[in-house]
Amino acid sequence: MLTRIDHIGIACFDLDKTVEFYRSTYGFEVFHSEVNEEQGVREAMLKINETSDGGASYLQLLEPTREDSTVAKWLAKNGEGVHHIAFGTADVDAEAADIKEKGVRVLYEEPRRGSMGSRITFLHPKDCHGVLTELVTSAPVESSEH
Ligand code: V0V
Ligand code: CO
Repeated sequence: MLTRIDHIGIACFDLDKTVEFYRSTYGFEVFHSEVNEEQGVREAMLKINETSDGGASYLQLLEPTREDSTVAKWLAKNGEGVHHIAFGTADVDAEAADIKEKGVRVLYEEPRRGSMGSRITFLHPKDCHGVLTELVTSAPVESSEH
């Protein structure tokens, strides 16, 4: 079951400036930030609200760390804006398998490491009416504290 909007991924050219826009305009603070070398992004998570499944919803601001990253490629083509939406689930493996059976391309054989120790996979935007869609299972609370 998909139980929340885990995050909305927003691609930007300058992470620090974009973070400052969300802080000064809306009052959203950075909850967590990290570099994900595999994905080629530097990111800031802004927590918007907690959700009834024990998780939370975030904005994920993304700046590319290298020119060959998916986000750099997307920015060059589209400019800044909403890049993907991520649904939260307790079991990303089972969700990905179910969705794959429905004929939607799942981009990874096995979920990979996402923000804050989560496990993530993506669905091809061309199979999702133009929306790059991510599935996320958050890290257990104990391990996300390390
Ligand atoms: C590409 N397309 C998109 C899109 N990216 N459509 C909607 N939203 C997007 N974000 C369209 C593009 O316009 C093309 O359509 C077509 O898909 C093929 O795109 P492409 O430019 O040739 O690029 P590809 O095929 O090399 O790569 C596209 C995919 C790639 C989706 C396969 O971006 C990918 O693997 N994404 C998953 C990983 C990712 O995005 N990581 C960054 C976030 P036309 O022009 O042919 O019609 S990392 C993250 O979220 C983390 C760490 C986290 O949440 O924890
Ligand atoms: Co994401």
